[in-house]
Amino acid sequence: MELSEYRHLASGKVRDLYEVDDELLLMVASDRISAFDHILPTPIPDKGRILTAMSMFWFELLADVVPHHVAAYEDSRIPSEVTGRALLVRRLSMVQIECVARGYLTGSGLLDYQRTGAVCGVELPPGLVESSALDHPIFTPAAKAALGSHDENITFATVRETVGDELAERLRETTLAIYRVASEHAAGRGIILADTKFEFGFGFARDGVPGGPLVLGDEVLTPDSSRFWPADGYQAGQVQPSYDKQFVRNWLTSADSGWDRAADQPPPSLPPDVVEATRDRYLQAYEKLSGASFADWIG
Ligand code: Q0N
Repeated sequence: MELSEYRHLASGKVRDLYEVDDELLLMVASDRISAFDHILPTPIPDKGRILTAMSMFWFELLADVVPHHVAAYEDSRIPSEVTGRALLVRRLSMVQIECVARGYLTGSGLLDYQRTGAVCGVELPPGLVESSALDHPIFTPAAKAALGSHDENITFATVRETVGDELAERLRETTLAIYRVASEHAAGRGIILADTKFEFGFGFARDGVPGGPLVLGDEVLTPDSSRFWPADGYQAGQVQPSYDKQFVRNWLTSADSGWDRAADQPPPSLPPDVVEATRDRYLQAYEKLSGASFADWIG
């Protein structure tokens, strides 16, 4: 979707960023969903609003840990067609490091561990398996890759060389502090926060010079930036079902879908029951984590 009233600045797989004025940007979440590194042709109704509500819930919960970039989510400058799935955010000077915290071992972390015994230079004990809980959450930074490629895991030494020792330490401490608070909150509601990614930036003074405190940007602690697992049934040694996308993955890998992922085919559209079940999972995740009713969110 293209918003006519604002200049388009950037797009991710499922979100778009527009320029409102010198100080403010509009971050718009779509209903698009990705799986197996493809954007699916079928949207999930309300996904953009649910993830925006969830991100706002966390920004507010974390406000005494770290300041965030959101200026407003109900505002006359937000076009009515994106109400509830758009955030008016303060323009930041972004730190070009993807700040990942992991409390469990899976995905690229597990692959790195299996190859080297370490993740991003953090040595881990022997004997860990798929989905193992780590003794302590670890900071596993990554360098942002071009759209369509995966971010590349980097060591803390590389972060230091890229942004300097002091900022590198602040990124690690802030990332782990947020992860601790969020994972404890989620655990109390039956959800394991296996890992999550943050992006930080600095605000601008009136003279245009970036500085001040580290500010949490982007979206946070949504199923698109994090791995959420149902705590119920968690077992190390096996791949955990994804809280949100498991119905989609199961259907795409079933014979019914007819999709040959290896043959570079575009993914097929989703059947209505898979769309409905997936929408319900996003809703459940939001309502469980926030304790709020999605019926009360705007839009
Ligand atoms: C910013 N990104 C990457 C697709 C890209 N508050 C901000 N100020 C300046 N720049 C950015 C932000 C934020 N957040 C972030 N690119 C620019 C992530 N996404 C965001 C959504 O759209």
